[in-house]
Amino acid sequence: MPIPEVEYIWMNGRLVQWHEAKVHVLTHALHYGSGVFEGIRCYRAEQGPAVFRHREHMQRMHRSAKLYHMQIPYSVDELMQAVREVIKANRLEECYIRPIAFRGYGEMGLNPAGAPVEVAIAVWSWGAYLGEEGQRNGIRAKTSSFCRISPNVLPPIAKCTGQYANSILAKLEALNAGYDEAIMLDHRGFVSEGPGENIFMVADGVIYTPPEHASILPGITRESVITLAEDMGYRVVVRDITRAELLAADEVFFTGTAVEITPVREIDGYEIGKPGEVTRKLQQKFFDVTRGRDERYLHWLDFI
Ligand code: PPE
Repeated sequence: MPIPEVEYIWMNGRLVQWHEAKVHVLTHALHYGSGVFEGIRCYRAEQGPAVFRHREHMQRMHRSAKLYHMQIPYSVDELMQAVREVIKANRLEECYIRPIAFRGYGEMGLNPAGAPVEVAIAVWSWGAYLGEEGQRNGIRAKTSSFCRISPNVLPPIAKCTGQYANSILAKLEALNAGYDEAIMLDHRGFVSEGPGENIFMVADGVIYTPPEHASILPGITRESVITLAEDMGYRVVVRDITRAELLAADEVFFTGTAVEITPVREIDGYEIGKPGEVTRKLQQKFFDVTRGRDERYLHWLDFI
């Protein structure tokens, strides 16, 4: 999908024109994947534009940086202020937000100590990640032959750019086989997550999702959905899930900032079926919460 361009990108403390937000080809992160990033959404809530779980995303970005011995030169509060500034400057009401901190130009070789840390925040309109149709009627997923990076290889809890080489391999394998998305297993063979989203299943009315030790990125949407589901009266169990359980589940769905809540209707030729009641109710609740229509969760919204 071509990126719908807007006017400004926030870069290293100031707003620059979209096409001026550039880096050198010897940028450390381009060669070694030494960047950390976030994906956040701003929604057109009834009370005005609101960034969903803004602070939690920026805190995760700082944690990702810490795991790579990277010092982000802006605090969580400063990053949040920069996001508000760039959304306002572009006069956007609803958008995807992509902050990135990366090792810049100044040193080559694996020791990044001499490369300055640069920070940019871009915003643009990003609709349904796996298509409108998929969000409504469900997508087709394929279990990947690439397993998800394990904690002793790379820290799965870090949202580091280089780690996405693993996700891209899984994604391309699924697309080349005619599917919409991949499902990755962890190094033990248990269900982990999608290349850019967490996974849930529903069996006999109970909601299940893999634990952090299954090498997942601890998703902020995942955590929000667990809270919403429990508040709606569902039982949510966080435990290891086998591929067989997933194939036999009543409902399966992905969660993530980009994908929001997207049903999975088929896995590896096994039919899961059209989006079930639990998935649809959670989708509706998530929609209402992000639009400021449920006052119990207004503290999740940062009105800009
Ligand atoms: N797992 C992975 C590997 C992942 O990248 C994401 C977000 C999630 C789980 C869900 O996390 P959260 O957004 O906090 O609920 N993926 C981001 C990037 C997707 C992309 O294609 O780029 C996103 O959803 O913004």
